[in-house]
Order: sequence, then C-alpha cells, then structure tokens
Amino acid sequence: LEPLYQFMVRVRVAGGITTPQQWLALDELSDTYGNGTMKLTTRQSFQFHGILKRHLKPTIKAVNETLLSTIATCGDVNRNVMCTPNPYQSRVHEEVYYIAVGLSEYFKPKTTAYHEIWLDEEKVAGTPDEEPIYGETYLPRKFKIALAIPPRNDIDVFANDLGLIAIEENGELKGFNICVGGGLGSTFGEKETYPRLADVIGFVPKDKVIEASETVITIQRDYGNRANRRNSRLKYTIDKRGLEWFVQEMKTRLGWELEKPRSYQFQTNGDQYGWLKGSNGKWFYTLFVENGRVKDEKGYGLKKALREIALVLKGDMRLTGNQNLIIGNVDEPDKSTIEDILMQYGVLNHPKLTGLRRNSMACVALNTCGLAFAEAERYLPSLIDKLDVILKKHGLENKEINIRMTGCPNGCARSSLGEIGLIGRAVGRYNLYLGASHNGDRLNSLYKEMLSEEAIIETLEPIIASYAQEREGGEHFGDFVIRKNIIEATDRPGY
Ligand code: SRM
Ligand code: SF4
Repeated sequence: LEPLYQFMVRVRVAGGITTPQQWLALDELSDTYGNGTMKLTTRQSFQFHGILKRHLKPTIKAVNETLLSTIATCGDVNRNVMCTPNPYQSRVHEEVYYIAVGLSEYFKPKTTAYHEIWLDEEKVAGTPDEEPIYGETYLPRKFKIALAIPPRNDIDVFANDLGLIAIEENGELKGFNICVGGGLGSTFGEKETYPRLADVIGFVPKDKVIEASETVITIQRDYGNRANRRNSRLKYTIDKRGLEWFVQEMKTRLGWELEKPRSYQFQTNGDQYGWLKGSNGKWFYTLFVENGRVKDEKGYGLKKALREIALVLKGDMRLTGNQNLIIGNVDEPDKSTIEDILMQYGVLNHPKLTGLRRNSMACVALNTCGLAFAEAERYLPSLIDKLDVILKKHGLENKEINIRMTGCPNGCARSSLGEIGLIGRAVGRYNLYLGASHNGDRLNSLYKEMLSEEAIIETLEPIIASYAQEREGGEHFGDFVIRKNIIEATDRPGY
C-alpha cells in the first residue's frame, strides 16, 4: 500500500490578475482537492496545499481549464513574472502589465511534455521539443523577473534576477531601467551564499525590453554555475565575473549599448489599503489578507466573502506581491455592494489592523514546507499581537513598519527586506535582522541570533521606545536604526 502522499500545486498568474470566474474555479478547487484554503503568494500567485497524489492530475487539468496554468511555476526556468498590480497613480499601468504578460509568455518553456503528462495530449512521434532560449539543459537555476512602476516598489523589484523599473515621462511609457542580480536566498553557515539586491545597469526603450531580457537570461544560461546549485543564481554569476563584465557581455550580444539609467523614485514596497481610484477612473479596493491565507475563521469569513464578491464582480481580482488582494476595476455604483459583502462576513475592518500588521508578511513554513526550521505564517500573527502592545504603549500602533518572517533563510517572504526581519533557526528560535529600507532598496543586517519569543520582545522593546522618542519627522524605522548606529547598513548581511 502506498503512503498517502500529498503535494503543493502552484499557479502561474503573470502580474497577479485573475478574472472573477478564475477565482471561483480556484476557490472550488481548493475545496474539492486541497485543504480548503488558498495561499496568495509573495509572487502574486496561488498555492494549493494538501493535494493527494491521485488528485494531482485533475487539479492541474482544472487549473488549465480556467486558462491559467501551473507550467514553470517551479524548475530552472523563468518563474511567475511580477508586476505592480494597482493602476492608481500611473497611467502607464496597463501597458506595463501587458509587457509583463508578454515576457511571461515569451519565456514560457515550449516543451509539450507538460501537456502530454498532465493534460493527456497526444505525444507526437519524431518531433523532439525545441527550447529556443533554454536549450536542452535549461537554466542553471530558477530565474525571476519583476516589473515595478514607481513610486511603488510593491513587488520588490531589487529581489529579482532581472528587475524592470518603468520610466514614464509626460504620462507615456518610455522604457525601463534594467537591474540585474537580485536574489534573497542563502544557507546558514555557508558564507558564499547571501542575499543580494539587483544593480541598475542602464535603460532600454520599451520596444527593446524583450530582446534585452532575453540577453540577460542567455548570459546566465551560458555562464551560470552548473556545478553547485547553492551558487548558481545570476547574482553569483555577476559577483564572480564582475558587473562591468556583465554590462560588456550585454553590449556584445545585443550589438548596442544600454542607455544611462533614468531617474526614478520609490516610496514604499508596501500596499496601500482601502479604496483607491485608478488612473482609468475605476475603483480598486486593497484588502489585507494575513500572510496570504484565504480561509474562513469564526467571525471572519474571508473565503466566503471573496467567493460572493467574485459572483457579482464585473472587474477583476488582483494578487499583490505582499500577499494581499485587490478587488479591481469596480464601477463607482458597485462599491457599496462590495463593501456590504465584506461587512456581512466581518471582513471590511480587520479587528487588529495596526501599522505593523498592515506591513507584515510570512512565508508558508511549517507545516507544509519541508525546508522550514521554524514556524512563520502560523506564528507571526501572535507575535504581532505582542509587539503591538509595546507599539501602542509608545503611540506607534499606526506607524507603518514592515516586519517579515520566514521559516528558513531562503527568504520566500523576502525577510531580508524587512525593516524587522525574522528568520527561523529552530522551532521557537529566530535570528533578528534590522535596518532594511521602507522602499525595498536596502537589505537588513543580522542583529541577534537564536532568539526566543521572549528575547525578541525584550530586544525590540527599547529600540521601539527610542524610535518613539527620537525619530526625526517621518523617519522610517529601518532608517532610524541605522542613523542611531543600532545596526550598520551593509550589502552583505551576516547569515
Ligand atoms: Fe520560495 C523554495 C514557498 C517566494 C526563495 N519556496 C520554496 C518551496 C517550494 C520549498 C521547497 O523547495 O521545497 C516553498 C513551498 C512551501 C510550501 O509549503 O508551500 C516556497 N516561495 C514560497 C512562497 C509560497 C512563499 C509564500 O508564503 O508566499 C512564494 C511562492 C512564489 C510564487 O508564487 O512563485 C515563494 N521564494 C520566494 C521568494 C520571494 C520572491 O520571489 O520574490 C524567494 C526569495 C527571492 C529569491 O528567489 O531569491 C524565494 N524559495 C526560495 C528559495 C531560495 C532560492 C535561492 O536562490 O537560494 C527556495 C529553495 C530553493 O530554490 O532551493 C525556495
Ligand atoms: Fe519554506 Fe524557507 Fe521558503 Fe519559508 S523561506 S517557505 S521555510 S523554503
């Protein structure tokens, strides 16, 4: 008798935008085959947990029937392409989103094996698959692309192998600043592994963005380390050979030079909650989803509410890079219907939505992630309850401070970019990192190791107290701890 194996299934949703019909189908899938919950991920996608082996095929088929897919959500290929999901503030949003979708399609593996294995499509004899970009051996490691539209860095563009920063002039999309070599994973005790933020290397006009992106990917394909998977992301290829080498190699392969980077400014890597009017005149409601877990709890019927909204919504459902959800493209007269449904299920006003919780993120970790050393998703909410008591005592309960927790140093909830970062070392023990910026352009640094909950609270309390007393103007927590020399800014945090 075979053990009752269960799996996680991840969906590919470029830029995180789904239709209400897709939402309904995925919601149903989570009940039929999964554990009754959906996880909105840090890369604007969905994960289903608890899929039994015999249900894998029907689940994957059902995802494909919604016109979404699970292809290339794992593996040594380009992963889910991220894109700033909210058209608020930017008239070029739609254009950038379609470029994200275009990149996602362009770099999708061309193999027919996926369709043969999972969708029962017939194998065509004698016609071997051709992968024009990936070749026979694919990439040395996973590859990640994200597109940000300043002033919002809500997809953490610098955490990606390839980041594209949209440059808008007079309401028109001109092109993108390209940044390369981001990645946050590391391994405890292995100094040659580390989180690294991407470097901005130049500007490309929008009609050349696919060509430039393909060049970045093929350089990594040809030069990335294939002997050691721990050292094989683009960040290591660049650090080994030098950024200048990389830029020169781009020039040689492209036959033209990148232009000088254009100016841009990021304000935050968080989401802005509640109703915002998009540049297209429609309304967008950003809803806090704690750690991305869509489920029903007593008095907080999130899953039911979203299902009901999807049944009446004429717009779309957008996943953010912070594990939240935007109910998008709502006409003015329909806003009250959405609010009524959220109210009816107790979801309109989260009972504990403080500044810290609004800016919190945790990876899945225990009990489904086999790489976790400690809890994250299931533990962070209760730690925030305790930290909020201290923040409230100091009048900081509404201060936007971002806190991110992961169960191991792979950094799936981008813990290295948390103004307060916590990384699991063992069950109930975490390393504490401080000093990341509030807009995703500076990593945090190791402050203390192996802290219990009590020690985390004892360590943070005096820092919070002095932040309450001594911060200057709107100074962010991450900037404050650096100005006060509580921690030193570094681009190589100790891990
Ligand atoms: Fe991740 C592996 C969950 C975003 C870095 N990640 C995993 C696996 C598949 C564990 C495994 O390999 O056995 C986790 C599944 C756990 C579970 O039980 O579901 C997992 N990663 C996640 C998600 C679901 C976290 C979340 O709670 O939202 C995110 C899914 C994204 C998606 O929809 O595609 C997720 N992972 C990230 C990010 C954030 C990002 O991409 O912006 C990172 C850091 C950025 C980066 O890639 O550098 C990240 N995940 C990793 C790594 C370390 C990679 C490295 O270069 O060292 C691993 C382990 C590996 O690849 O060997 C990993
Ligand atoms: Fe698992 Fe580690 Fe990723 Fe968390 S950070 S989901 S523990 S691999």
